[in-house]
Amino acid sequence: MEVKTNWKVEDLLTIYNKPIMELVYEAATVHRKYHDPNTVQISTLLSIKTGGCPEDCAYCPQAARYHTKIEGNDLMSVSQVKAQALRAKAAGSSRVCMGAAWRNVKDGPEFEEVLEMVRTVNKLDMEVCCTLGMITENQAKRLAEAGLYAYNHNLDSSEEYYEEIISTRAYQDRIDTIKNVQKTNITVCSGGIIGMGEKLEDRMQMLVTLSKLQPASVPINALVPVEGTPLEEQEPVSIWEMLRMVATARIVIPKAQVRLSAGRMSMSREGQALCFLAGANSIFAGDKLLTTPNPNISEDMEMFKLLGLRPQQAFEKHPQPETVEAEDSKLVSLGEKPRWSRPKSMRNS
Ligand code: SAM
Ligand code: DTB
Ligand code: SF4
Repeated sequence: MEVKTNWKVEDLLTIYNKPIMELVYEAATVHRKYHDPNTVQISTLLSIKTGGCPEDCAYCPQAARYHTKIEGNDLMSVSQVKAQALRAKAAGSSRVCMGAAWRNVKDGPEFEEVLEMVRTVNKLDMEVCCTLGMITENQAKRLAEAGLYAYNHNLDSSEEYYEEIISTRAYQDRIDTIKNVQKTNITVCSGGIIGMGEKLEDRMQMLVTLSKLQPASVPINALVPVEGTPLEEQEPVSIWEMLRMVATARIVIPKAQVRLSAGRMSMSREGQALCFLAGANSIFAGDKLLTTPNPNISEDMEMFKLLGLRPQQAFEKHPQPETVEAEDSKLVSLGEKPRWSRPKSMRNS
Protein backbone atom coordinates (compact mmCIF):
# COMPACT_ATOMS: atom_id res chain seq x y z
CA MET A 1 0.00 0.00 0.00
CA GLU A 2 1.26 3.45 -0.95
CA VAL A 3 2.27 5.69 1.91
CA LYS A 4 0.81 9.21 2.00
CA THR A 5 3.48 11.88 1.41
CA ASN A 6 1.41 15.05 1.00
CA TRP A 7 0.53 15.80 4.61
CA LYS A 8 -0.13 19.42 5.61
CA VAL A 9 0.89 21.05 8.90
CA GLU A 10 -2.82 21.43 9.81
CA ASP A 11 -3.40 17.66 9.35
CA LEU A 12 -0.51 16.92 11.68
CA LEU A 13 -1.65 19.44 14.29
CA THR A 14 -5.04 17.70 14.32
CA ILE A 15 -3.38 14.33 14.83
CA TYR A 16 -0.92 15.61 17.46
CA ASN A 17 -3.65 17.30 19.50
CA LYS A 18 -6.02 14.30 19.66
CA PRO A 19 -6.86 12.98 23.12
CA ILE A 20 -3.87 10.85 24.19
CA MET A 21 -5.87 7.59 24.30
CA GLU A 22 -7.04 8.05 20.73
CA LEU A 23 -3.66 9.24 19.44
CA VAL A 24 -1.74 6.34 20.99
CA TYR A 25 -4.34 3.80 19.81
CA GLU A 26 -4.15 5.14 16.26
CA ALA A 27 -0.34 5.19 16.24
CA ALA A 28 -0.17 1.68 17.75
CA THR A 29 -2.55 0.43 15.04
CA VAL A 30 -0.34 1.86 12.27
CA HIS A 31 2.72 0.45 14.04
CA ARG A 32 1.31 -3.10 14.05
CA LYS A 33 0.58 -2.91 10.33
CA TYR A 34 4.25 -2.49 9.46
CA HIS A 35 6.28 -3.71 12.45
CA ASP A 36 6.40 -6.34 15.18
CA PRO A 37 5.30 -4.38 18.28
CA ASN A 38 7.49 -6.50 20.58
CA THR A 39 10.75 -5.86 18.72
CA VAL A 40 12.97 -2.84 19.33
CA GLN A 41 16.25 -2.12 17.57
CA ILE A 42 19.29 -1.49 19.74
CA SER A 43 21.86 0.86 18.17
CA THR A 44 25.21 1.85 19.62
CA LEU A 45 26.75 5.26 19.09
CA LEU A 46 30.49 5.64 18.62
CA SER A 47 31.97 9.11 18.54
CA ILE A 48 34.84 8.44 16.14
CA LYS A 49 35.93 12.10 16.10
CA THR A 50 34.85 14.24 19.03
CA GLY A 51 34.73 18.03 19.39
CA GLY A 52 36.41 20.92 17.62
CA CYS A 53 33.62 21.32 15.05
CA PRO A 54 33.61 24.62 13.09
CA GLU A 55 29.78 24.80 12.95
CA ASP A 56 27.63 26.86 15.32
CA CYS A 57 24.68 24.48 16.01
CA ALA A 58 23.28 26.07 19.17
CA TYR A 59 22.46 22.73 20.80
CA CYS A 60 25.79 21.04 20.24
CA PRO A 61 28.48 20.51 22.86
CA GLN A 62 30.97 19.65 20.08
CA ALA A 63 30.99 23.08 18.42
CA ALA A 64 34.50 24.51 18.97
CA ARG A 65 33.19 28.01 19.64
CA TYR A 66 31.22 27.06 22.79
CA HIS A 67 33.06 26.52 26.04
CA THR A 68 31.78 23.11 27.04
CA LYS A 69 33.58 20.59 29.18
CA ILE A 70 33.93 17.86 26.58
CA GLU A 71 37.29 16.39 25.73
CA GLY A 72 38.04 16.51 22.00
CA ASN A 73 39.76 13.62 20.21
CA ASP A 74 41.38 12.88 16.88
CA LEU A 75 39.89 10.23 14.62
CA MET A 76 39.62 6.83 16.33
CA SER A 77 41.57 3.94 14.83
CA VAL A 78 39.96 1.11 12.86
CA SER A 79 41.04 -1.40 15.53
CA GLN A 80 39.40 0.66 18.31
CA VAL A 81 36.19 0.81 16.29
CA LYS A 82 36.27 -2.95 15.73
CA ALA A 83 36.79 -3.64 19.44
CA GLN A 84 33.90 -1.35 20.43
CA ALA A 85 31.62 -2.81 17.77
CA LEU A 86 32.32 -6.35 19.00
CA ARG A 87 31.56 -5.27 22.56
CA ALA A 88 28.28 -3.70 21.41
CA LYS A 89 27.32 -6.81 19.44
CA ALA A 90 27.95 -9.03 22.47
CA ALA A 91 25.64 -6.75 24.49
CA GLY A 92 22.77 -7.25 21.99
CA SER A 93 23.25 -4.30 19.67
CA SER A 94 22.63 -4.85 15.94
CA ARG A 95 23.73 -1.46 14.66
CA VAL A 96 26.71 0.83 15.10
CA CYS A 97 26.35 4.54 14.35
CA MET A 98 29.69 6.31 13.93
CA GLY A 99 29.55 10.06 14.46
CA ALA A 100 32.16 12.67 13.55
CA ALA A 101 32.14 16.32 14.61
CA TRP A 102 32.66 17.52 11.05
CA ARG A 103 30.86 20.16 8.99
CA ASN A 104 31.36 17.98 5.90
CA VAL A 105 33.46 15.07 4.74
CA LYS A 106 36.76 15.99 3.13
CA ASP A 107 38.37 13.60 0.68
CA GLY A 108 41.71 12.38 2.02
CA PRO A 109 43.30 9.95 4.48
CA GLU A 110 40.69 10.41 7.24
CA PHE A 111 37.84 9.57 4.87
CA GLU A 112 39.79 6.51 3.67
CA GLU A 113 40.03 5.45 7.35
CA VAL A 114 36.28 5.88 7.79
CA LEU A 115 35.68 3.71 4.69
CA GLU A 116 37.85 1.03 6.30
CA MET A 117 35.81 1.30 9.53
CA VAL A 118 32.64 0.77 7.48
CA ARG A 119 34.10 -2.33 5.78
CA THR A 120 35.26 -3.71 9.13
CA VAL A 121 31.93 -3.29 10.95
CA ASN A 122 29.85 -4.57 8.01
CA LYS A 123 31.99 -7.70 8.03
CA LEU A 124 30.97 -8.22 11.68
CA ASP A 125 27.40 -8.55 10.33
CA MET A 126 26.17 -5.42 12.06
CA GLU A 127 24.26 -2.58 10.40
CA VAL A 128 26.69 0.31 9.93
CA CYS A 129 25.49 3.90 10.08
CA CYS A 130 27.62 7.02 9.71
CA THR A 131 26.90 10.63 10.58
CA LEU A 132 29.75 12.72 9.23
CA GLY A 133 28.10 15.99 8.18
CA MET A 134 27.50 16.99 4.58
CA ILE A 135 28.61 14.58 1.83
CA THR A 136 28.80 14.71 -1.96
CA GLU A 137 27.32 12.14 -4.35
CA ASN A 138 30.75 10.56 -4.94
CA GLN A 139 31.39 10.29 -1.20
CA ALA A 140 27.96 8.66 -0.73
CA LYS A 141 28.77 6.17 -3.51
CA ARG A 142 32.12 5.33 -1.92
CA LEU A 143 30.45 4.77 1.47
CA ALA A 144 27.86 2.53 -0.23
CA GLU A 145 30.60 0.54 -1.93
CA ALA A 146 32.31 0.02 1.44
CA GLY A 147 29.07 -1.51 2.79
CA LEU A 148 27.38 1.39 4.61
CA TYR A 149 23.83 0.49 5.60
CA ALA A 150 22.55 3.91 6.74
CA TYR A 151 23.54 7.57 6.74
CA ASN A 152 22.24 9.86 9.48
CA HIS A 153 21.66 13.51 8.64
CA ASN A 154 19.05 15.23 10.75
CA LEU A 155 16.78 18.07 9.62
CA ASP A 156 16.71 19.00 13.30
CA SER A 157 13.79 21.47 12.98
CA SER A 158 11.59 23.28 10.46
CA GLU A 159 13.30 25.26 7.71
CA GLU A 160 12.05 28.47 9.34
CA TYR A 161 13.42 27.71 12.81
CA TYR A 162 16.66 26.21 11.48
CA GLU A 163 18.27 29.59 10.96
CA GLU A 164 17.65 30.52 14.60
CA ILE A 165 19.74 27.50 15.61
CA ILE A 166 22.48 27.29 12.98
CA SER A 167 23.95 30.09 10.91
CA THR A 168 26.90 28.33 9.31
CA ARG A 169 24.92 26.22 6.82
CA ALA A 170 21.50 26.24 5.20
CA TYR A 171 18.57 23.84 5.44
CA GLN A 172 18.91 23.16 1.71
CA ASP A 173 22.43 21.76 2.36
CA ARG A 174 20.83 19.14 4.60
CA ILE A 175 18.27 18.22 1.94
CA ASP A 176 21.01 18.08 -0.72
CA THR A 177 23.07 15.64 1.36
CA ILE A 178 20.00 13.45 1.92
CA LYS A 179 19.35 13.51 -1.85
CA ASN A 180 23.00 12.45 -2.45
CA VAL A 181 22.49 9.51 -0.08
CA GLN A 182 19.25 8.58 -1.88
CA LYS A 183 21.21 8.14 -5.13
CA THR A 184 22.76 5.01 -3.55
CA ASN A 185 21.41 1.93 -1.74
CA ILE A 186 22.26 3.47 1.63
CA THR A 187 19.14 3.94 3.77
CA VAL A 188 18.44 7.42 5.12
CA CYS A 189 18.21 8.15 8.84
CA SER A 190 16.86 11.65 9.49
CA GLY A 191 14.97 13.23 12.33
CA GLY A 192 15.30 16.12 14.69
CA ILE A 193 15.37 17.67 18.12
CA ILE A 194 12.48 18.97 20.17
CA GLY A 195 12.83 21.44 23.02
CA MET A 196 15.05 24.07 21.39
CA GLY A 197 12.48 26.87 21.80
CA GLU A 198 10.66 26.06 18.55
CA LYS A 199 6.87 26.22 18.21
CA LEU A 200 4.67 23.17 17.84
CA GLU A 201 4.11 24.24 14.20
CA ASP A 202 7.90 23.93 13.61
CA ARG A 203 7.88 20.38 14.91
CA MET A 204 4.94 19.51 12.66
CA GLN A 205 6.56 21.26 9.67
CA MET A 206 9.68 19.14 10.22
CA LEU A 207 7.51 16.00 10.18
CA VAL A 208 5.81 17.21 6.97
CA THR A 209 9.24 17.53 5.30
CA LEU A 210 10.33 14.14 6.67
CA SER A 211 7.11 12.52 5.44
CA LYS A 212 8.00 13.62 1.90
CA LEU A 213 11.45 12.01 2.28
CA GLN A 214 10.15 8.85 4.07
CA PRO A 215 13.53 8.02 5.71
CA ALA A 216 14.08 4.44 6.83
CA SER A 217 14.75 5.70 10.34
CA VAL A 218 13.68 8.79 12.22
CA PRO A 219 15.49 9.72 15.44
CA ILE A 220 13.46 11.89 17.79
CA ASN A 221 15.86 13.65 20.16
CA ALA A 222 14.82 15.67 23.19
CA LEU A 223 17.33 18.46 23.64
CA VAL A 224 20.02 17.60 26.17
CA PRO A 225 20.87 21.10 27.41
CA VAL A 226 24.63 21.24 27.77
CA GLU A 227 26.41 23.86 29.88
CA GLY A 228 28.30 26.30 27.69
CA THR A 229 25.98 26.00 24.67
CA PRO A 230 23.50 28.78 23.82
CA LEU A 231 20.62 26.40 24.68
CA GLU A 232 21.96 25.46 28.13
CA GLU A 233 18.94 26.94 29.90
CA GLN A 234 16.14 25.49 27.81
CA GLU A 235 13.26 23.94 29.75
CA PRO A 236 13.15 20.13 29.35
CA VAL A 237 10.39 18.72 27.13
CA SER A 238 7.68 16.80 28.93
CA ILE A 239 7.06 13.11 28.36
CA TRP A 240 3.66 14.02 26.87
CA GLU A 241 5.29 16.13 24.16
CA MET A 242 7.71 13.30 23.40
CA LEU A 243 4.86 10.78 23.30
CA ARG A 244 2.75 12.93 20.98
CA MET A 245 5.75 13.56 18.73
CA VAL A 246 6.59 9.85 18.50
CA ALA A 247 2.95 8.93 17.79
CA THR A 248 2.60 11.57 15.08
CA ALA A 249 5.91 10.51 13.48
CA ARG A 250 4.74 6.87 13.52
CA ILE A 251 1.47 7.78 11.76
CA VAL A 252 3.04 9.91 9.00
CA ILE A 253 6.25 7.90 8.43
CA PRO A 254 4.74 4.46 9.04
CA LYS A 255 7.48 2.21 7.69
CA ALA A 256 10.36 3.93 9.49
CA GLN A 257 12.17 2.84 12.59
CA VAL A 258 11.22 5.65 14.97
CA ARG A 259 14.05 6.07 17.45
CA LEU A 260 13.90 7.34 21.03
CA SER A 261 17.24 9.09 20.84
CA ALA A 262 18.76 11.78 23.07
CA GLY A 263 16.82 12.52 26.24
CA ARG A 264 16.13 9.04 27.65
CA MET A 265 18.03 9.91 30.86
CA SER A 266 15.05 12.00 31.90
CA MET A 267 12.38 9.50 30.85
CA SER A 268 10.90 6.95 33.25
CA ARG A 269 10.38 3.34 32.17
CA GLU A 270 6.64 3.97 32.13
CA GLY A 271 7.19 6.96 29.83
CA GLN A 272 9.38 4.93 27.49
CA ALA A 273 6.85 2.06 27.51
CA LEU A 274 4.15 4.50 26.35
CA CYS A 275 6.48 5.65 23.55
CA PHE A 276 7.08 2.03 22.46
CA LEU A 277 3.31 1.50 22.47
CA ALA A 278 2.93 4.60 20.29
CA GLY A 279 5.39 3.26 17.74
CA ALA A 280 8.94 3.97 18.87
CA ASN A 281 10.93 0.87 17.90
CA SER A 282 14.56 1.78 18.27
CA ILE A 283 16.87 3.13 20.98
CA PHE A 284 20.47 4.13 21.41
CA ALA A 285 22.01 1.94 24.09
CA GLY A 286 25.23 2.33 26.04
CA ASP A 287 26.05 4.72 28.86
CA LYS A 288 27.11 7.50 26.51
CA LEU A 289 25.46 8.99 23.43
CA LEU A 290 28.18 10.96 21.60
CA THR A 291 29.31 13.06 24.57
CA THR A 292 26.37 13.09 27.01
CA PRO A 293 25.09 10.35 29.38
CA ASN A 294 22.56 7.69 28.40
CA PRO A 295 21.01 4.84 30.44
CA ASN A 296 23.42 1.91 30.77
CA ILE A 297 22.85 -1.30 28.84
CA SER A 298 22.00 -3.45 31.85
CA GLU A 299 19.21 -1.03 32.87
CA ASP A 300 17.89 -1.15 29.30
CA MET A 301 18.06 -4.94 29.22
CA GLU A 302 16.05 -5.04 32.46
CA MET A 303 13.49 -2.75 30.85
CA PHE A 304 13.31 -5.03 27.78
CA LYS A 305 12.72 -8.02 30.07
CA LEU A 306 10.07 -6.21 32.06
CA LEU A 307 8.21 -5.17 28.90
CA GLY A 308 8.77 -8.46 27.03
CA LEU A 309 10.64 -6.67 24.25
CA ARG A 310 13.06 -8.45 21.91
CA PRO A 311 16.12 -6.79 20.33
CA GLN A 312 15.73 -6.58 16.54
CA GLN A 313 18.18 -8.66 14.50
CA ALA A 314 20.51 -6.94 12.04
CA PHE A 315 19.18 -6.64 8.47
CA GLU A 316 15.58 -7.53 9.36
CA LYS A 317 14.33 -4.49 7.44
CA HIS A 318 16.76 -4.23 4.50
CA PRO A 319 19.36 -6.66 3.12
CA GLN A 320 22.99 -6.45 4.17
CA PRO A 321 25.06 -4.46 1.66
CA GLU A 322 28.11 -6.06 0.11
CA THR A 323 31.55 -4.73 0.99
CA VAL A 324 33.94 -4.02 -1.86
CA GLU A 325 37.53 -4.07 -0.59
CA ALA A 326 39.66 -0.96 -1.11
CA GLU A 327 41.88 -2.71 -3.66
CA ASP A 328 38.85 -3.81 -5.75
CA SER A 329 37.12 -0.43 -5.64
CA LYS A 330 36.01 1.10 -8.93
CA LEU A 331 35.50 4.50 -7.37
CA VAL A 332 38.17 7.06 -6.67
CA SER A 333 38.49 10.11 -4.49
CA LEU A 334 37.65 13.14 -6.61
CA GLY A 335 39.31 15.61 -4.24
CA GLU A 336 36.17 17.74 -4.55
CA LYS A 337 35.83 21.14 -2.89
CA PRO A 338 32.03 21.37 -2.77
CA ARG A 339 30.38 24.75 -2.33
CA TRP A 340 28.24 24.10 0.72
CA SER A 341 26.66 27.37 1.77
CA ARG A 342 27.74 29.70 4.59
CA PRO A 343 24.55 31.75 4.99
CA LYS A 344 25.75 34.16 7.62
CA SER A 345 29.40 33.82 6.78
CA MET A 346 30.65 32.57 10.14
CA ARG A 347 29.20 35.67 11.72
CA ASN A 348 30.03 34.61 15.28
CA SER A 349 33.52 33.34 14.73
N1 SAM B 1 28.35 16.67 12.56
C1 SAM B 1 27.34 15.85 12.01
C2 SAM B 1 26.03 16.58 11.80
O1 SAM B 1 25.80 17.60 12.40
O2 SAM B 1 25.24 16.08 10.99
C3 SAM B 1 27.07 14.59 12.81
C4 SAM B 1 27.07 14.61 14.32
S1 SAM B 1 25.78 15.58 15.08
C5 SAM B 1 26.29 15.59 16.76
C6 SAM B 1 24.36 14.52 15.02
C7 SAM B 1 23.08 14.98 15.63
O3 SAM B 1 23.16 14.94 17.05
C8 SAM B 1 22.60 16.39 15.37
O4 SAM B 1 22.02 16.54 14.11
C9 SAM B 1 21.55 16.58 16.46
O5 SAM B 1 20.30 16.15 16.01
C10 SAM B 1 22.05 15.64 17.56
N2 SAM B 1 22.46 16.40 18.77
C11 SAM B 1 23.61 17.06 18.96
N3 SAM B 1 23.64 17.65 20.17
C12 SAM B 1 22.45 17.37 20.77
C13 SAM B 1 21.89 17.73 22.02
N4 SAM B 1 22.53 18.48 22.90
N5 SAM B 1 20.66 17.26 22.33
C14 SAM B 1 20.00 16.48 21.43
N6 SAM B 1 20.49 16.13 20.22
C15 SAM B 1 21.70 16.56 19.88
C1 DTB C 1 20.73 11.38 16.51
O1 DTB C 1 19.68 11.81 16.01
N1 DTB C 1 21.03 11.49 17.79
C2 DTB C 1 22.33 10.94 18.05
C3 DTB C 1 22.76 10.40 16.66
N2 DTB C 1 21.68 10.76 15.83
C4 DTB C 1 24.06 10.79 16.07
C5 DTB C 1 23.25 11.93 18.69
C6 DTB C 1 22.71 12.53 19.97
C7 DTB C 1 23.76 13.40 20.54
C8 DTB C 1 23.34 13.98 21.86
C9 DTB C 1 24.38 14.91 22.41
C10 DTB C 1 25.71 14.27 22.69
O2 DTB C 1 25.77 13.18 23.30
O3 DTB C 1 26.73 14.86 22.33
FE1 SF4 D 1 27.70 19.46 16.38
FE2 SF4 D 1 27.37 18.29 13.94
FE3 SF4 D 1 26.73 20.89 14.36
FE4 SF4 D 1 29.27 20.10 14.35
S1 SF4 D 1 27.83 20.03 12.63
S2 SF4 D 1 28.35 21.54 15.80
S3 SF4 D 1 29.12 18.09 15.36
S4 SF4 D 1 25.76 19.10 15.29
